Amino acid sequence: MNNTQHFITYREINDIPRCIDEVANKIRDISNIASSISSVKRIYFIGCGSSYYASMGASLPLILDNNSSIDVKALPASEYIFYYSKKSNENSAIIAISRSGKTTEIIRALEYANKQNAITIGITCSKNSPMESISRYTVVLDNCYEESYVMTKSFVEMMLTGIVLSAEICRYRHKESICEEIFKDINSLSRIASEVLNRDNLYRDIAMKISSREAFIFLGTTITMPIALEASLKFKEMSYSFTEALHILEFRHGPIALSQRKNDLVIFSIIPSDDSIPYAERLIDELSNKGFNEYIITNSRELISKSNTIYINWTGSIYLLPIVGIIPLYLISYHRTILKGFNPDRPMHLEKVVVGI
Ligand code: F1P
Repeated sequence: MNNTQHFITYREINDIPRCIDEVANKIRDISNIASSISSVKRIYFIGCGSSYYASMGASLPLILDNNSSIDVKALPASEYIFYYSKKSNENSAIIAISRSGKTTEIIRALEYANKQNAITIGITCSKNSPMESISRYTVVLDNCYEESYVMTKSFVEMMLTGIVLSAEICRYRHKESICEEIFKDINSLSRIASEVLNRDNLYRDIAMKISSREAFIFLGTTITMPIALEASLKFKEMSYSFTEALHILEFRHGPIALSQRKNDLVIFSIIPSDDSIPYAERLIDELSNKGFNEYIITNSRELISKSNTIYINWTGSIYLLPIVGIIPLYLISYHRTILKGFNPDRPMHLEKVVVGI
């Protein structure tokens, strides 16, 4: 162990492979829940902060691959309360993600959903939480208790649980192929996560190279946007950096003006191996020609030859890429925090559970 590895947050990030296996062991329970909501007409995935981004990732198999008329959205729990709760009824399911199972907006949103007779489902890492008593069904990931204030392994485990739930709903709605692909590939996921974790020296080197920069932009596509947002939040929460997350080509529509400040900025592009590649490649070249400091995180072999590429050896379902793709970003953020002299386990100004609005 070197002097950067004794923090709880480091151990929790390194616990991700075990958390992945915990979800794989719960597939039967998750499938039972999916069967009870398979005929609803509307599904809202909700959460706050990291748990909202986990909800986004969880919703994608249903949003992108379901050709039935089901209406699926991922929303911050607060926006569900303000606007979407009124659209819920007995033909709706609300899938709520919360590590603590206590966050005020999540509990309020579930109360609203229950009032509208919607089917409520909770995904949480906490046993006997208010979320468990208020939801009709709950998946409790009790082996994934997290001590750190910032979420890392819990984000991964709850998002994966949501992805499995989405895939099971797809199966009940006659889209077996997505489900089969995800269930086959989940078996190699913890091994790939361990391989990605093993390159910690690379992540520490990157953190050192960018230690004097203060502004970070994370570019993603629909598939990787949940982890672009999650990485952006982690850099803010742990090392108090200015960050933003954008869809990749949106960078050209205004933010490109930051060419003027390129020496303050680092861009992380998180690119899945899919139809976005040719566009992403042209953007990467454009940014490099303009002199931006850029890192690429990708599972595409086509981008390996680009400089500053962190290659993720994931050839399975694209919906599972965020599960392993977030790991380098967690570790870069972690090492940056230590290099800046901050404590990653106890960030300032942050509550572990946000209640009371
Ligand atoms: C999620 C959350 C985190 C944030 C902070 C407080 O709450 O808002 O996103 O990093 O640690 O909690 P939860 O509903 O998942 O418990």
